[in-house]
Amino acid sequence: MSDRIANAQLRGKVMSADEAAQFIDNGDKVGMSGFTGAAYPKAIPTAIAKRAKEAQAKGDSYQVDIFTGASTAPDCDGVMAEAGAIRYRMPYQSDPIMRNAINAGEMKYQDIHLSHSGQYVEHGFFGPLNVAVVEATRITEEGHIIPSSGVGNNVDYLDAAEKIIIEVNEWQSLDLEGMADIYRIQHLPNRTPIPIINSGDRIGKTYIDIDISKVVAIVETNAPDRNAPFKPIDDVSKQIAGYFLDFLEGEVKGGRLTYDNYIMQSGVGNVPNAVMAGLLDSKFEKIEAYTEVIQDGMVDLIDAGKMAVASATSFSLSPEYAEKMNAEAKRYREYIITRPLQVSNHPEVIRRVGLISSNGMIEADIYGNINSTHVAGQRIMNGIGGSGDFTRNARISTFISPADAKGGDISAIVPFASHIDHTEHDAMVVITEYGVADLRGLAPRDRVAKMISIAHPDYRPLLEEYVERANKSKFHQTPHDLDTALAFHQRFLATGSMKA
Ligand code: 0RQ
Repeated sequence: MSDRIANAQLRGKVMSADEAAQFIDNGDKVGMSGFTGAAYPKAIPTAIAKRAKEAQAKGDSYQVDIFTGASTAPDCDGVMAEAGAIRYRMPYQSDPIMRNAINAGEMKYQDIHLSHSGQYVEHGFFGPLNVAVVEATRITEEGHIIPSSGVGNNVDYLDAAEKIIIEVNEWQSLDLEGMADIYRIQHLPNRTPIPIINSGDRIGKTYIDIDISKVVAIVETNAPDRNAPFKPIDDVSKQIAGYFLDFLEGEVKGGRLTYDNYIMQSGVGNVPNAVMAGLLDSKFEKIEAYTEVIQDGMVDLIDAGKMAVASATSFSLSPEYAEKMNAEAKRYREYIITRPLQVSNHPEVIRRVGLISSNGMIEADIYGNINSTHVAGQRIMNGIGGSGDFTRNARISTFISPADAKGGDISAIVPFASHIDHTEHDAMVVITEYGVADLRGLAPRDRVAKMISIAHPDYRPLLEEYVERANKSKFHQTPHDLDTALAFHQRFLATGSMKA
């Protein structure tokens, strides 16, 4: 194992996770690696949870603020939330225990555009970062970190932190070395352009150089990344994916896309999986991804010779595909690049590459405002993640979602979004299993019929009734009846269903 720690000075810092956690004090701000179920520290979170429980047993308090790249896994966010070990969390989470704690008001959560999160730490918006806890595949002789299955905000956290703890995870393949492209984004103001023109451009180093005098502990682990298993693709997802592919075909017919220049960004989940499965049998070739996470479907596209390159910040692979990636990392690193989050999600690069974004949503309103995060305007689901970074800057932004949720009790098309993450100015195309609402070039009032046409048929009459009322408004740019604009949500809260 210790041959993964080639630097002699750092080899002397190896200790247990419990010993290393003693360097993390009550009230500390801790920047962790981790992005979806990949590359998060496997041992320190449990040690933090243990410290919190021991403190509580003595009537003391032990809580920390946790910053990551994005969501993590049950043995990271889950264990710490369960122990009440977190005071404040940013920029994204999707853990059921943590979500409940946030919604119950037991911990604080700030849902931040992922591309902003590292920069906010760099600029000191949270005060000093006390500790960085980062997973590595190995440490080189010079003391450089070879990232594991994701990069996320590691560079920003390692640069900003007063103390560094490194987890060296033997489970991660040594062949991952060479996949990461570490480019240190320049300080503001007047930053020079990030020199990425094509998704596949490599502009940095394969390692993260750190100030090794800040390293207080190295913890050895041997534990897998933990993403949810791949769900079989259901019929609704297949229908939505079918409409999405029709939409792409329409772009080709319209002369706005060719079969060999589709650059994708894709959110995660059932519908994106169905889209990628559909692309396998499509006419599209040499597909590129400039996205946030590498998913099973992209690995399939690479294997089928359909995807030329995939740039992201991290893996988000099912356990089966994570094992496959580990076994064949040497081959996949020819196609896959993992970048710091500030680069993978940077508006400047996203605009330049000219990608088509597709993300899920909670709801959209009749004018095309999108809620990605809050059920009935109040209950957080996950967070905005990178969806804002990509939507705002995509060449074409799309949202793909079932038209209803919870067995039909919730309509995903509503009169007025109860929380707005992406405004009508950013969302161009919304797709459900009932079709495509192409909102490009349409004034708000002309969007309404398109949006209602993709709603579940049970909800269309209720939406029409609302529009009739709204149109009595004195003002006709974006008519609303403010008394009943949120009636769908009020009804859901009162009766458990949005249906009248
Ligand atoms: O609940 O888990 O209890 O069954 O939300 O919904 O339909 O399985 O879809 O997994 O794609 O999630 C918006 C949450 C959709 C996700 C959201 C309930 C539904 C189900 C999951 P259950 P589905 P998805 C960044 C990409 C924001 C971040 C983002 C998300 C659960 O896409 O978090 O885009 N997006 N990141 O029942 C109440 C509604 C609901 C609802 C769905 N209207 N009301 N519950 N659900 N709609 C960029 C990258 O590159 C990765």
